[in-house]
Amino acid sequence: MAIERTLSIIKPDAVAKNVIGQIYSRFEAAGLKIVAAKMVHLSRREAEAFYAVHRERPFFKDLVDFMVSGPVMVQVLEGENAIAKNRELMGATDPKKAAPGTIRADFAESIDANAVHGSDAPETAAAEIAFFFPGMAIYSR
Ligand code: DGI
Repeated sequence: MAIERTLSIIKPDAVAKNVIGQIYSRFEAAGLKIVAAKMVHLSRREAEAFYAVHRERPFFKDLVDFMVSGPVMVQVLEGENAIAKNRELMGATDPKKAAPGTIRADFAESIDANAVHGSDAPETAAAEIAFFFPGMAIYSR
């Protein structure tokens, strides 16, 4: 199985709930290593750029409003099958549909405030990692 990297965001709702450590524990227990991390409060322009693929969707403004509502914790996760593994840990986009024991089932309130983001494919992972950590050292170990 290939070693991959994926971009993870702990969104403002989960940061406000003080569960960064609990979410990090789940990454570690699943064998995903945190190889870069920072806390940032996104500007509207940054949030719009990050979610540009959703620009035409009816929920775009709500999504951007939410993502700029407080600081987020952004990390690069590395490990075997990291992209799919992180998506499994996250659970479905709508927490009401997320499997028991997933991050969204346990920590998310709604489809708008759904606790975490994770890249969905190798191409988006590469682009999203470059968006948040351009030319920055990533500590593979
Ligand atoms: O990769 P995901 O975060 O699971 O989902 P996505 O890439 O399809 O959508 C990105 C975010 O946009 C998602 O985490 C929450 C929001 N979103 C997606 N679909 C809907 C939505 N928000 C609302 N209100 N309604 C939707 O149908």
